[in-house]
Amino acid sequence: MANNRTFTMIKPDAVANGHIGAILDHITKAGFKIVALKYTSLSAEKAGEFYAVHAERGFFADLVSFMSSGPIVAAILEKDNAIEDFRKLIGATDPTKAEKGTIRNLFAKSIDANAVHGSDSDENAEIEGNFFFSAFERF
Ligand code: RTP
Ligand code: MG
Repeated sequence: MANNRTFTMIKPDAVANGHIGAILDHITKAGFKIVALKYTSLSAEKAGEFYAVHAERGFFADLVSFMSSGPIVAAILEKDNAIEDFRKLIGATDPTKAEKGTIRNLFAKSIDANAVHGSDSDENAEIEGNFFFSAFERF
């Protein structure tokens, strides 16, 4: 993936609470173009693989259990400076610390159920996009 792309998921809490449309609207209004999109879910095994970098952390079991608790929306987004701009748009991991108007401020309930994922580097955006999408599913 070029360095103008990032990967996101709308997490199970935001899907269950009916926020898919509002969050995608927020993302596209901020100037991101959707170049791949999928409504799907993660098994516990797949969630563990996706977040393998956190395997040794105390919150890992809760993270895996939450991320496999219901459907999610996966997407690849394109914009100049995509990684950094998207992390700004979603706000801090803990929604109580997320800036006003950010997606986590608007839609997240807790540090576990924090509405969205955003890649933290170009390298991880590439890996995460490939985790969900084949070459035929991205534009
Ligand atoms: P994400 O990967 O989902 O976009 O979240 P993030 O970069 O903001 O945060 P990260 O450090 O990658 O952590 C992944 C997810 O694990 C949960 N977490 N819980 N209790 C805790 O201290 C803690 N720290 C992280 C969060 O749900 C976070 O989104
Ligand atoms: Mg992260």
